[in-house]
Amino acid sequence: MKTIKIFTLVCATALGLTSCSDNENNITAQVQTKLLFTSNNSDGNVNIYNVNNTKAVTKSTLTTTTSAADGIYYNSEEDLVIQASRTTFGIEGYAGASLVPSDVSANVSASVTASVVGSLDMKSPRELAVNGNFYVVADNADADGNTETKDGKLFIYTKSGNQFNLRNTITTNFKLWGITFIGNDLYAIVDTTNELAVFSNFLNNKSTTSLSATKQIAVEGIVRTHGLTYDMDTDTMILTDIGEASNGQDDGGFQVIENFTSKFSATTNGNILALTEQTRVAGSNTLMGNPVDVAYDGDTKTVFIAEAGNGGGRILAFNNFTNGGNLTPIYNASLTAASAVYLYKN
Ligand SMILES: [Ca+2]
Ligand SMILES: [Ca+2]
Ligand SMILES: [Ca+2]
Repeated sequence: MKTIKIFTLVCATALGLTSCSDNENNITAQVQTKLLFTSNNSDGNVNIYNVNNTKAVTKSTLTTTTSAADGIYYNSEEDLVIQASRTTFGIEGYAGASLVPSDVSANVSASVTASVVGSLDMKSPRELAVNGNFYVVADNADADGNTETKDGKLFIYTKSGNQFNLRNTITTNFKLWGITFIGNDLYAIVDTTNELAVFSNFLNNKSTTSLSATKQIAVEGIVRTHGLTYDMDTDTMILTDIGEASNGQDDGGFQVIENFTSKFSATTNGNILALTEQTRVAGSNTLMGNPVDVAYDGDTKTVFIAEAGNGGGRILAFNNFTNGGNLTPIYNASLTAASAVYLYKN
C-alpha cells in the first residue's frame, strides 16, 4: 500500500509572532491528507477529491461496475472504499483506492472491481454509517407493504474478511435518508420532515425487529432534511434542507448547530431546536436545490455538500459561514446526480 500521509510542522503565529520552537506547546502534527469520497446515481463511479487546498482541488476516479450508488465510506486501515450500490442492492468494497489519490495530478482514473461484497438484501439504500466493524445502511423503500404508512429499514452488516454479513434489520416508524453515529448512538433524519431522531446504543439491538427512536425533535428553519454529519472535535452537527424535492435549483440549504451535544440534550422529546441556536446557509448564490448529503472539516470550518439537483448535480464547498445567508460556494464542481460525500482526514 502506498502511503498518502504528508506531515508538516505548524509554527506558532499567534499575536503576530512567527516562530518554530520545540517547546512542547508549539508542536502539532497537523492533518494534511483530506480526501472527499463521493458517490453518485449517474454512473456509480467513486470520485475522490483531494481537498487539502480548496483553491487547488484535484479529482481521481474509481470506475466501478455499479451504475448507481448512495452512501460512501473510506476504511483507511484496510485501504477500502465502501459504497451502497443501487445496482446490486448490496454493499461493495473496492481495494487499492490509495493508489489513486496519492497522485495529486488531476483526473487520474482506475478501474476497480468489488473485492468485498455481501448478500443483496436492500431495496433502496440511501446512506451508510460505520461504527467499528459494523456497517449500517439506511433504506428508504416502504418497509411494510403499505405505502400509506411511513417507515424504513436499517440494515446492519458486519465485515468479516472479504464478506459483509447481515446481522439483523431494524424497521423504523418514519422514512429514512441520512444517518450518522455519535459514539454508539445512531442519529437519523426523519425524511419528508424537519425532524432529527436518535437511537441510543443502537447496535445493542441485535434482533430483527421494529424500533421507535429514543428521542425525536424538530429543527426549526428546515423544510425537509436529508443529509447530516457530525464532527466530534468541534461538537458540530450539520443538517441539509432540500426544501421541496420538485425544486432542484434554488430552495435548498444547510444548518450548522455548534455545541450540538448540549443543545440537543436541552431539547426534550417532541420539542423544537430553535433557529436562533443555529446558522442557516441558503439562497440562489449557494447553488443548492436538493443538497442530499454533507461532510464537514472542523479544522477549517469547511462544509462539503453533495447537491443532486442544481446544474444536474454538484460537489460544493462553503466556509466563512458564521453569519449564514446566501453564500457563494468556495468550490463548485459538476458531478451528475451527486448522492453522498464522506471526508477522510489523516
Ligand atoms: Ca409503509
Ligand atoms: Ca429542493
Ligand atoms: Ca455521508
